[in-house]
Amino acid sequence: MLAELDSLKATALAELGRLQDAKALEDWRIRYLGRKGTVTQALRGLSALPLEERRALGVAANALKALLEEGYAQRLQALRKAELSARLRREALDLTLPGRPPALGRLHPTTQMLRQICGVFASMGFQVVEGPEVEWDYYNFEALNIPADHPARDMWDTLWIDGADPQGQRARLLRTHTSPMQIRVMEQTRPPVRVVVPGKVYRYEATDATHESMFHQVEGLAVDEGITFADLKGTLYEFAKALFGVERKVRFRCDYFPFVEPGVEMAIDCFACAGKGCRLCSGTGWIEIMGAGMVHPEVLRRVSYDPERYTGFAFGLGLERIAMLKWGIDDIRLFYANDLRFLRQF
Ligand code: 2U9
Repeated sequence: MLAELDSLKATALAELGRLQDAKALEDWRIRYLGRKGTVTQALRGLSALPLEERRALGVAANALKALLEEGYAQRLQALRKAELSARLRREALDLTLPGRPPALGRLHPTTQMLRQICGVFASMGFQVVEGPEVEWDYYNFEALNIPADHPARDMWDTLWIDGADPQGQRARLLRTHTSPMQIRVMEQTRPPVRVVVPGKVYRYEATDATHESMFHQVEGLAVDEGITFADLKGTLYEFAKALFGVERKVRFRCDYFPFVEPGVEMAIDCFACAGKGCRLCSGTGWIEIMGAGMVHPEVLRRVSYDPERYTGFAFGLGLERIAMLKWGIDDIRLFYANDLRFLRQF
């Protein structure tokens, strides 16, 4: 009987040494130490033996039971430890791995330029207003002193909404300048008026490095009693200095627009060569940046402003042209090609 217990011990310990997971260990425990397990059964069987034998074997069987229980507890702990470290290895997070940077948005260069320009005029007391991009012939042309048969209409190649050969003031078009909004403002308010109107404008023309069929303008208008050409010069000089540097000089030369009289184009001395002549200013030393003039009396009469009492000045600039000069961009088509390599530079 003692020999049997010895061999039981040897088998049980050998098996225990080979166990690799918790399930097998539990099976082992049931097999040897469970209610019907080998060791439990052996202990029960002792009661049938004579007292002397029972004592000797009882000590040995209880010692085996204690040994196996101890072995079980150690193995269980070892397996749990191994399982935990395997799981930690499996689920390890590399906290030193750099995160994926979130894609940062930014303002489109046109929007940045628009805010900068409007900001300069707002600081001089101009209100910023916006208007519709689909306009009536009346507001885009007629009210601006450009009647249907006027040759000056050829200055704006127009995209018509209702067909190629429109008739009358209620023909619809995509505005060719933001000026129609200044008419709307004057219709609705009495002087004094000081507004800037930024927005998209449309032209029916072939695109190239300096022309797009859609671009942005910022136009401005100031009307009150006693406004003179000196106000125009002072305002636009301040604007030129704010945008292109305090050392700038400005030059005004005659130009023609049907809605102003007199009309001018304004140039600044070239900021790349300080007026000496370079590629940017085509060797002239001057760069044209905008058009302007005193509001035509006929335009004031149209909105029931008395031209004997009120005078005003107006100006208009192409926003992309200003941005191209300021940032050294050589092709207007880059603005709306949605190429991130271009856009990320601003
Ligand atoms: C009203 C009266 C007068 C706006 C003006 C210009 C001169 C001008 C061009 C610059 C480049 C257009 O973007 S561009 O192609 N504009 O030169 N604009 S005076 O005059 C107005 C506007 C509204 C009621």
